[in-house]
Amino acid sequence: DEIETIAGTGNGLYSGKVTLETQKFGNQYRLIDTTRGRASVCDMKHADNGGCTQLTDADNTWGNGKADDPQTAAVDAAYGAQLTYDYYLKFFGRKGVANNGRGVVSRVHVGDQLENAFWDGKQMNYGDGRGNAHPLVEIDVAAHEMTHGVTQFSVPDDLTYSGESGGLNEATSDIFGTMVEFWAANPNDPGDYEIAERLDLNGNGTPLRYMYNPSLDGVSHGCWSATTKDVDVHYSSGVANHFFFDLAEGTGKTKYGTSPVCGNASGVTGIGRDKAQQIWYRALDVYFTSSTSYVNNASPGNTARAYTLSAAADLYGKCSPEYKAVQRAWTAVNVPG
Ligand code: ASN
Ligand code: ZN
Ligand code: CA
Repeated sequence: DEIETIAGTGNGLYSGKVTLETQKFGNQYRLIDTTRGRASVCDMKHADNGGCTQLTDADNTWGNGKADDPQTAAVDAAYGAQLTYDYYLKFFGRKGVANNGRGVVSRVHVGDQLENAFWDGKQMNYGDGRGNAHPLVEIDVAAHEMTHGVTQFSVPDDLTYSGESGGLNEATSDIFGTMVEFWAANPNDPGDYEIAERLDLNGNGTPLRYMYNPSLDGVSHGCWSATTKDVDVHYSSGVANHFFFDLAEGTGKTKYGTSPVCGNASGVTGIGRDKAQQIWYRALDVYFTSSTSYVNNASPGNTARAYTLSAAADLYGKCSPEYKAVQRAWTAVNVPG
């Protein structure tokens, strides 16, 4: 049969009505996006492992906007992967997670009531959450997971997923997850500096994490301390998430939340998301090593502060306001210079 690429329509759970690139095989359509390196979505049908079934559809209209239709989570997953692919290409010239033009597979309906989504080293995986009725396919989560792939292929031997380097790995995913969410400008899920705010993972309406004031979750570190290296990577990420917020939006009261300064540091005026994301991406792609951390006594230059300053110097110059804002923003989260 002849194979053609064609635009379909999806009705997502969080994303609403969206356009998806699909492929037609005979008289059926598949969620394979040839315009983005054959990125595809398949259905694990609540198994943890084993085969993943290609989703098919007869009329190229996918999902009903509710979790009871198995196609619905696939729509959000396809949309999140498409946004993230386009974001990295548009802002950084990066062609897919491995920068080789290939799209990735997104597996939906992974496990039974799995309250997690994860990058497994090769592909994306999404659980369906409580009662298999709350798939974890929000835009910032999809972009967070895909960014774990970007980090894996950008930093030689990956950013080690423990201690402070693990916190930087997690923060990189929260930072770009959030930048994708802003850039998507989806009216059903507009940009903010909260993570997974639509999923209600805590069951009380609160988001999973807060970039403007990470300690609002009760466990994350928003200010660096000597114990930051000892907490889970999803909590030590707070220091870099807070840094990035301050760099982009500034400290104090902002339209996205109030960001406190740590200790007796001075306030920071934000340089905006466009410049802040360029600085973080260049630091990640050009400078970070597997052991980059917040404070590194063994190798004092191998820090996120030093590398984001190198990136800011490359992009804007060493005496630039952007360079100085990077210095101030790290100091404002108690990371020493
Ligand atoms: N959802 C989690 C994450 O991407 C999975 C994990 O613990 N790695 O961070
Ligand atoms: Zn993560
Ligand atoms: Ca968000």
